Amino acid sequence: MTDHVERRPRNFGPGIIHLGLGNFHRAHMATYTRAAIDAHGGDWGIIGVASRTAAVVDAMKKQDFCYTVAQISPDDYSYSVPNVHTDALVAANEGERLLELIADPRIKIVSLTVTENGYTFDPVTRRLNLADARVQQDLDGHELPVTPIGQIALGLERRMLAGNGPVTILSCDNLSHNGALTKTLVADFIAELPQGRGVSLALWIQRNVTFPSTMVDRIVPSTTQELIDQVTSATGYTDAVPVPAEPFSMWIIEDNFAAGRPQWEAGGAIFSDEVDKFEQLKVRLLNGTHSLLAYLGALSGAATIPESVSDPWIADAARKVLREEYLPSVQVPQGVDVRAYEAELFGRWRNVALGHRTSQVGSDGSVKLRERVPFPSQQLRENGQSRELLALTVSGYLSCVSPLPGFDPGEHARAMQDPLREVLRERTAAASNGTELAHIALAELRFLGDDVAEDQEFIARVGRYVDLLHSSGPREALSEAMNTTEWKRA
Ligand code: CS2
Repeated sequence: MTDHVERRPRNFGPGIIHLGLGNFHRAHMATYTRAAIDAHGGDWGIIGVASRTAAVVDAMKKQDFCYTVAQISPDDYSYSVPNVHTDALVAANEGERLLELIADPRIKIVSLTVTENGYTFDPVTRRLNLADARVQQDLDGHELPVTPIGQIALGLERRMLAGNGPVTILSCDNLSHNGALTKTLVADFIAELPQGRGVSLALWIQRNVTFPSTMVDRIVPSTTQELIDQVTSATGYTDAVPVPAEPFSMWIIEDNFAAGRPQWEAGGAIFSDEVDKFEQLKVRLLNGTHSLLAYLGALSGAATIPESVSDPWIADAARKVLREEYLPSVQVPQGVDVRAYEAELFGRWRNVALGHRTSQVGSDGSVKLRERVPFPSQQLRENGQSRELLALTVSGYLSCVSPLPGFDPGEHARAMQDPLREVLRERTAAASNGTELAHIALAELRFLGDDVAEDQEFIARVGRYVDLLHSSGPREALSEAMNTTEWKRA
């Protein structure tokens, strides 16, 4: 890169293999890891693994693993090149090598950012989804594993057989108790292996593998051609895979590593016993409110989160859902000032230059909302408190992803991807109103779990808001949801 973008040399070997070579990992963990190596040395280079698509891997190889992180705030762009990856591969093409690498004694940490959807778990039971064809294929063992959980379990088996010692599995996805969940899913997979093959492996894992929980936070949109052009003109280098990211970044980690770790503190990471509380705070206040901004925004024609939050009606609803419907179920970690946290969130959402798309945040809602809505809703219900904006969020999701026949939710909603989209559409095709749609999605398909499936009052409100969103639009729906309880803006 040019002289104003430092390209630090890479004089270290690999110690981490990372599943999920997406933008988030490349702007988050990669920068912390580079800071740790710069400050303390160590062979903590990262081997990045993309699951199926070769584009990022090919480009990174071509660029000798150098790519640019463009840190974007409304008034400033700054650029850095982590240059921390030592290799990259595509799991679908090099499955054998992936298993070998998980077993490689140089590797001390296997980390993951494979999104909520990549864990192949049943969101209702939070156990491995044995009905998933890919999970079954991995268990059959005729081909190399394709699911991250299968890859980790079978890689660990190789490691055990090779006598290559302890290793840490580090989940960096927005799932509550992400370490414990990953551990359960790996154990579920191993328990299903034929002919008692998993018995000694389960024991070995118990003694040699840890699964710390983490809370990760940085808003990292997708790369656009505009960013590629911007980086080229600013740095003088053509980078095919730069990553845009906001200035804010946070990483809270449980300090439970089986085979050592980089000194990520050098990049600002915090090791804490309160990871679960930080995770709750973030998954509900940031991610939960984000979902409302995405669905109501998309239905109002907003392409981006900043556009959505600039609508005073939506901003007001976001503040209310955050304070009155998410916050009551959060145990605030020590030292966190919630009002300052909220103010910072609104600042981050208003980052116009970042252009975070409503369709990106709204994607995979069937898996994300399961993490965000049911627990707070249940708690409010038990305390006799209003859940109107949680219901509105869910109805926004249904209206975007599986609307009633004849309703066009608009281009931003149509661009949302969702693993449940086809099933939802098929099952709700005959629904003639919001009540029926909500009943099929929540009580029959039970996509938000058992508590919500039995919660007639909540389902009725979701149905009502689907009807309002379809017939009168977001403004009317927001107005009704905001007026059901008194709201003090101060
Ligand atoms: C967002 C997150 O897509 C989403 O659901 O809420 O990706 C969010 O931007 C990050 O978790 C921020 O750390």
